[in-house]
Amino acid sequence: MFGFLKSMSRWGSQSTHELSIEPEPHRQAHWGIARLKVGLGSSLTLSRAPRLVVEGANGSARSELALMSGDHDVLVGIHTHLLGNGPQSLELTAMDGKKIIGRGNVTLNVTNSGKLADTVAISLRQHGVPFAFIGPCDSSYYPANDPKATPWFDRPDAIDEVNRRLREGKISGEEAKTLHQFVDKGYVILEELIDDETVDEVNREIDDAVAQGWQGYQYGSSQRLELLHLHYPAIRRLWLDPRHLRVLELIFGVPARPCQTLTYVFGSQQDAHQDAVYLTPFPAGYMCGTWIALQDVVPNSGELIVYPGSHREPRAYLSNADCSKVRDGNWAEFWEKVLPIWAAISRRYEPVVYRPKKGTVLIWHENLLHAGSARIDQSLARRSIVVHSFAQGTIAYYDSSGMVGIAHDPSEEVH
Ligand SMILES: O=C(O)CCC(=O)C(=O)O
Ligand SMILES: [Fe+2]
Repeated sequence: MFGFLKSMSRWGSQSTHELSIEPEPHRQAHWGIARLKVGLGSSLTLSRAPRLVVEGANGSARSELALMSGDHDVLVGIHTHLLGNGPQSLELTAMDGKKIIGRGNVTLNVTNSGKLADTVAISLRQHGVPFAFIGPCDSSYYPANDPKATPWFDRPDAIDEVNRRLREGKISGEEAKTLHQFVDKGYVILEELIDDETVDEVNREIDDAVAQGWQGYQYGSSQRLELLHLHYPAIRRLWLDPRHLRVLELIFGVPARPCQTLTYVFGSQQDAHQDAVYLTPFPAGYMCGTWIALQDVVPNSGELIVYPGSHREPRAYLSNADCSKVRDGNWAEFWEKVLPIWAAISRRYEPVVYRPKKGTVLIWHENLLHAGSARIDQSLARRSIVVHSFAQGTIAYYDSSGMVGIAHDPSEEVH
């Protein structure tokens, strides 16, 4: 009773604001980082040292976040690996000194499945990674050099590990060859992995997208067509095709979760870059690009270029490049600070021009330097689809923009 009166006198005269809490993007299940849009209302306007306390129901996960006086809405990131799986209720409390000025709660259905998720949870705990944070996702939250979280293929003994697996009969000779290539060069080529019939069907859908002017596409330009798999069934099947996803699972050691599709009708002519700053996993290494040739690629068409071995270079995250997040599509600072890092790496490696046969698949390590070469003959098409995939159990985000990563669990596909 006394406690009740005491708490009444503490906040009784004060009207406690109900915080609005909206998880975004809307997901059936949350994994990796869950993002909450928290509406603070106008209650903070007069506060001097406002804070937001975020707590898991069992009390084990808790963060106290500084708010700015005058904030009305904040984006709160939650490291869901620090909660258990299943429905998890969170309490959010806005405070000014000892005074509670707003409260709210939300239940998240958490699924961080598989053995990698357990490794991630341990790493976050051991390194004191905050349970919650305000604002963009950033590589600086995560322990860059936790040896326990480093993927097997990025460890110094990776080749020995492949040989051991082969000796013990855990992988076939063919799989060992694939893994050797990936570890050594940072990419692997799977000759004519996808049959012609599948590719032809995909090409017919691309013809349709081109005819429709998908995303304002101008025929002959280097523009990519994004997310065609959301609209076209054969492209969706290719996106989730077990023939390439199985290779990713062999590499990751856990199932892969494809993120998006980028379709090119002509060469991209992109400058040399590494994808890890655009599609960023923790632990580093658990993202791959998959490049599927939709035709025989011919010289002078703006071929893909890869720089074997460059995947062992340090990653060009924004915090390493002293670059702020890309906002409102303004890439000026990013180009100015990050592109020269990649240009410098490209000068130290021997480029390989890639001219695959139709249906051949190249899978690259997230940190492999690659580029789209100049389209010397502008009339030549170079059809390809790129899928980027994260490993199941990781944290996925986009270091360049600070947004939460999106990826799809193929086992949830409704047939
Ligand atoms: O296909 C290309 O030319 C480059 C594609 C690329 O860099 C990517 O999708 O990550
Ligand atoms: Fe790329």
